[in-house]
Amino acid sequence: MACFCCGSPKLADNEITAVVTAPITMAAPIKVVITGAAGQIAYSLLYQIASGAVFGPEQPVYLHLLDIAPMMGVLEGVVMELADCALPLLAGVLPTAKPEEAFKDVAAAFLVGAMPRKEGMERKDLLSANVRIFKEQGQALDKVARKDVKILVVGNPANTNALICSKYAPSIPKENFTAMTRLDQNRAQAQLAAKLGVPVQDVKNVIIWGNHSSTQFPDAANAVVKVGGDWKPVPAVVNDDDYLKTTFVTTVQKRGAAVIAARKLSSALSAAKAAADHMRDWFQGTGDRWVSMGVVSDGSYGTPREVVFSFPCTVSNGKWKIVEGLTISDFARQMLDNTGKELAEEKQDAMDVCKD
Ligand code: NAX
Repeated sequence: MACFCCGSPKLADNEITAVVTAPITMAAPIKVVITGAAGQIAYSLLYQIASGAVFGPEQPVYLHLLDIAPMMGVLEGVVMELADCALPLLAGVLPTAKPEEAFKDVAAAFLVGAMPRKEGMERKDLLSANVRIFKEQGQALDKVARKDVKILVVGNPANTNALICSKYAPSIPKENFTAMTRLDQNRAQAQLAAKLGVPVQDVKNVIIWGNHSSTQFPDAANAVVKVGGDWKPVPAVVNDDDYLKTTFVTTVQKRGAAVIAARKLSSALSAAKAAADHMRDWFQGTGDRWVSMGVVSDGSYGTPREVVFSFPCTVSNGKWKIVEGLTISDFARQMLDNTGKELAEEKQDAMDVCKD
């Protein structure tokens, strides 16, 4: 039987088509994969994608949901719930445990699935387990995804996983591989807005530099805030350099740990919102706002080349560009060097794992 929305000739047994309601005047559906689809971030993310918040209200989506074989039962429940949402833009759903099935012809990939850190596990063990997953997924993307697929890695260690994924998918441009630091950016923006007592949208251009880890550098030096209708520099309005270099930085760096301490689970709602923000801006553009994205470094701002480093970026026509010409203070230099060093070390560890 052919899918009556996208015209795809043959459906696998596990494909679901019952939720097709997109009017025929709409664009053809794009295929979007979410890995770790039975996990907690995906649970918040799927609705945002399927409701049009990411690819726009005119763009139907066909969701490919990848998880590991033992999670197929849970995933079945997620598929039922997606159907029960009766979303007009949801053209179909394919739950699967096979990467090559999941990545086939996808235009966008949210790589969320990863092995969680277990008690007693060293950071290196976690890196080793996850790097192997992203090597395998890179190979599968290389084989079957669209060559213009836009890939967002959320699963940790996100920056290094994105690098490894790109390395094993040589037929896809490395600009198409990004890692998520948008949650850190959103956290930083919310902290500044609260400090200044303004709505969150009245703060922009705060930057997250480097790794999505505790060495990240949340930087307000170029951020601006709307005061009385005019955009003014955040450092001048806050007028507290010490706060911006200490409490602000550490609060953002440790926010993930604070959520775990309170919730006994890691950030999921906010992580899913950030993943949706990242992909929406990559597809639809950033306008006059800067966004932080982990991208393969070209050495900008004296950072190590060929690591996935978070930079301030703007996006237009689906292409990101690093914001150029910013002044780097001595304090910022130290912070950039520190997080860059960690990424270079992570890369080395990951390469060693991949050799095995
Ligand atoms: P969950 O443990 O709830 O879900 C992860 C899912 O991934 C599980 O269903 C698991 O079965 C699946 N999975 C494991 N191996 C897989 C594989 N090889 N292929 C497909 N699926 C696989 O974790 P969740 O809270 O959803 O977090 C997912 C990842 O996001 C974790 O690595 C987490 O550390 C990371 N995070 C990254 C953030 C960022 O800002 N970059 C912030 C939030 C989050 O901590």
